[in-house]
Amino acid sequence: MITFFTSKHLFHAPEYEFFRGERVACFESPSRADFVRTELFQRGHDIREPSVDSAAVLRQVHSARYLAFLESAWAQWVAVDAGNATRQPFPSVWPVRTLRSDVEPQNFTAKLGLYSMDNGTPMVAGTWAAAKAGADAAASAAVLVSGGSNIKAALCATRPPGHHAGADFMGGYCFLNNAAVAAQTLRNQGFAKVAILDVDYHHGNGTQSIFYDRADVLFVSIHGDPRTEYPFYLGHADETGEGAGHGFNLNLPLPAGSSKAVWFAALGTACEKVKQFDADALVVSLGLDTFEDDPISTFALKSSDFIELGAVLKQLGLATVFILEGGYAAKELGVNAGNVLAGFEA
Ligand code: SP5
Ligand code: ZN
Repeated sequence: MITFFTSKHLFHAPEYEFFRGERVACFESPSRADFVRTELFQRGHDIREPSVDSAAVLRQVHSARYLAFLESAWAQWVAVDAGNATRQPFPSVWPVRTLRSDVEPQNFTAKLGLYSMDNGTPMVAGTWAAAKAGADAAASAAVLVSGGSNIKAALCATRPPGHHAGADFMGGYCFLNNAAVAAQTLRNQGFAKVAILDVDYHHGNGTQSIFYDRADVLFVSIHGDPRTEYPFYLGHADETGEGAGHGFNLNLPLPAGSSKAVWFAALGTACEKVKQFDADALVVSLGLDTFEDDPISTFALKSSDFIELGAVLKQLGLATVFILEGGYAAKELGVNAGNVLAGFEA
């Protein structure tokens, strides 16, 4: 399979995040993408650099003021204090209920809180460049599978991930919503109906919210029940879309610790919804944190089960863009991603 990869992902390499108030090494590490690239190259997949500029489509899925902030955030942080060049910024205040989010404050940390859903998404000098390169890969993959050739599927082996990023906020290690970029690019290329199937362990709250009022993009997600699992505040079964989008959102939350059988039953339900929608193209938010040894998740899929996932997705018979999302058992990430492709291409 044609796989988009860029070493620009290395520009995003924060040192630490917080766990129980203490600094711990980032789960979302540069080695993740490198393990995937190495394994897919060894298996003979066609590794390519992104070739499409996502700037225009980014403006269709993110707000102008969020993009302006993200692109200049590091310069703003260092302008506060030159010593910040070696410090990671974190938000400490957020505009929750009753507070205003329409007025952008001048204080940097207040701006960071305005544009963040958590304090778990560290940023460094190269974050924008890495995230933008990932969005370029998503746009490139969507254009590729839209072309007149017989190429019907592509994978983005990129990071940081994207599905927690909403129209105007970052969160959950995500800055730019790569799956939304791919789906909107497929729409722009002429596919009338695009389905997004999010199989990451965590609910894709950003993707859901971007398309929540639209009937042209279906969002379906299988994930840990948000009553106990991140992102906690979205992903419940009663979220079915609003306005024109009513009926075009399906959440399939599963209890923490769910078995392979329960997970694949939900995958069957998800695929039925995609078929009923009569999608013209598919974006898969390919989180591999459903793996049994994932350090922050509780589902039970084995490496061999990812072959079955690929085979089920192939049955949909659609032009498909795979976007790497989460998955924190870094050493196994290459094999698990490769197994999805093996099942899909068998
Ligand atoms: C893209 C993606 O998968 N984002 C996930 C973001 C999860 N953020 C919360 C991490 C909490 C880590 N908890 C560690 C529990 C260890 N037992
Ligand atoms: Zn995840």
